[in-house]
Amino acid sequence: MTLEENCGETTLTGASDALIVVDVQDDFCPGGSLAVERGDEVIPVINRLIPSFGRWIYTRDWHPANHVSFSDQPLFRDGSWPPHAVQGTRGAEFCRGLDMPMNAILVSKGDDPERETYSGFQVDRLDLAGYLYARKVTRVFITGLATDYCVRQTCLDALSRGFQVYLVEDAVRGVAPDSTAGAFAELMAAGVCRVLSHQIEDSGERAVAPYDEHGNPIYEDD
Ligand code: VGL
Ligand code: ZN
Repeated sequence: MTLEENCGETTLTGASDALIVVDVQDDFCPGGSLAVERGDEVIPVINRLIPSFGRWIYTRDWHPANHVSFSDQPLFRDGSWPPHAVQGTRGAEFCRGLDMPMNAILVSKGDDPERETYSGFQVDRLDLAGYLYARKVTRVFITGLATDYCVRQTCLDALSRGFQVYLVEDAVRGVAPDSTAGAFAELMAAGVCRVLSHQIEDSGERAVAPYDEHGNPIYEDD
């Protein structure tokens, strides 16, 4: 069975699925300090996907000004970068126009000055995998920036923690063409399903949750 057959023509989303939006922040979009070419094109694609899910994880790069990855002469490929996504600056903001459900989970990463953190699964203060297991999430759909770095690592970490991983091809963009092509090939070989956003359909099934007086869901399994 080929990967394409395995992943199906269309994918019905439901209660056991989560949408992960990786680092859709000003510095990674055109005009930002670590701009990904056409990075802003993921925004309308992600916005269209949001209603097909009942759980959403948004990660953001959230660096201190003295972060270990920052360099005046960044080489990019070696993991040295121009300063970007510095806490409290405009470049660290989520992109204007990116929708975010009020009960989305926000995961800040890269805030330890000494340590690089490309994926929300590597954050110490939050057990993201455990959070998703507790809510019976088995599949994650990955979107955002950048395909060859934080998106790639998020896919690999999700796989290693036992999730079925869908990479939404038209909802990601990469820093460089060769490393982006390499990341796609690596991720497919590792077992990630590559889907296009129009192949994702909402079954309408949602986790059952009572609501508090503010309309926020109260999870029995917290
Ligand atoms: C990223 C390089 C450095 C990313 C973050 O979001 O892919 N890339 N920091
Ligand atoms: Zn970073």
